[in-house]
Amino acid sequence: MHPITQELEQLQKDFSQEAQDIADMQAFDALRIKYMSKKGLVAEKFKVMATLSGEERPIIGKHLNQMKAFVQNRLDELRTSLSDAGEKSAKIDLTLPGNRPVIGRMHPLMKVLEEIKTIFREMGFSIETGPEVETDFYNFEALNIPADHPSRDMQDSFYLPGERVLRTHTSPVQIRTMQKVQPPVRMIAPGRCFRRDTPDATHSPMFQQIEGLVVDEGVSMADLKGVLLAAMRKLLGEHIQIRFRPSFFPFTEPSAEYDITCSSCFGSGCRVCKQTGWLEISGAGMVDPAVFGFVDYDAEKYTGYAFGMGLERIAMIKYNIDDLRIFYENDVRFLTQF
Ligand code: 2NM
Repeated sequence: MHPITQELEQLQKDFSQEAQDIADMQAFDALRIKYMSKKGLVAEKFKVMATLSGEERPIIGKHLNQMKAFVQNRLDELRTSLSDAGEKSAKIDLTLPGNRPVIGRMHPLMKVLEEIKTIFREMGFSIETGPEVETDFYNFEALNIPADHPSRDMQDSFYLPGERVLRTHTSPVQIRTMQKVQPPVRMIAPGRCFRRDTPDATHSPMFQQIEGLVVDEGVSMADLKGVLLAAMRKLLGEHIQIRFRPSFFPFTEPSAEYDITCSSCFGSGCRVCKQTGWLEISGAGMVDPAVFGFVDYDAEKYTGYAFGMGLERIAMIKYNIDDLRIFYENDVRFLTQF
């Protein structure tokens, strides 16, 4: 056997080995030139032809051609696979805008709540919270709500086993805070409240309230009105006026309900305010000395005011929404507008 036969086998082996490691066009070109260029390793082997006898020629010639075809085929394969990969990466259009990840956002009620918290924080109020499941003492008794008061009725409250009740207002937080600290107290208590109401445009069995309490020496109803006016103006606009109407709550004396200028008509009268020019907000008043008795505050030394406001009600006014239920439906077409 002519020694070239073995040389050709070795060359094919070497080439195959090298071809395995080719990962990009640059390396491919280097390999192609090394083997298949005019002065490459393949052409080099063909030089043997000049030295061959007439018998050897056709046999060795055939081997040489097979070897060359082998190298060429493998190179063609490699080129195709490399350019395929190239096309795939070329298909990624880097100028396309990315896929924006869907992320959560603040619920409109929470946006309004954050604003309200900031407004009161800036006026020196602390923000207090407490349990949603309460005892009769904190939800009713300490607030001077007698046993036969209508708000204790089974129809108004959610009672739980073991003498517990879902708080019907956040006032129990005021009681708990007064038990903890001595005056001066300047606090708000935001949170969920629960009442047995049939849902409609303005009622929900779960709603959110912010109540405020200030206790110190010499605190008056004028302070109450001034703080409420300042808060409402910051929240809804400097045009807001506030008015008090006499009312009654077991836990305040005197008590008032307060209204603000209708933000739809600026007070001239419209459908939203039923032509009155005013929107009813909630109640307020001077803390009844009986309440101070339940938390061992000296009612001779201290006076205090308290107020409430409904978070949904404020948000409805601020964003011109006529049905509170939409806050709790979690329709993203609604929620993404804020
Ligand atoms: C209101 C209206 C009027 C109120 C009273 C008290 C407490 F604990 F100090 F007695 N907390 N909150 C109060 C007074 C709440 O919401 C409509």
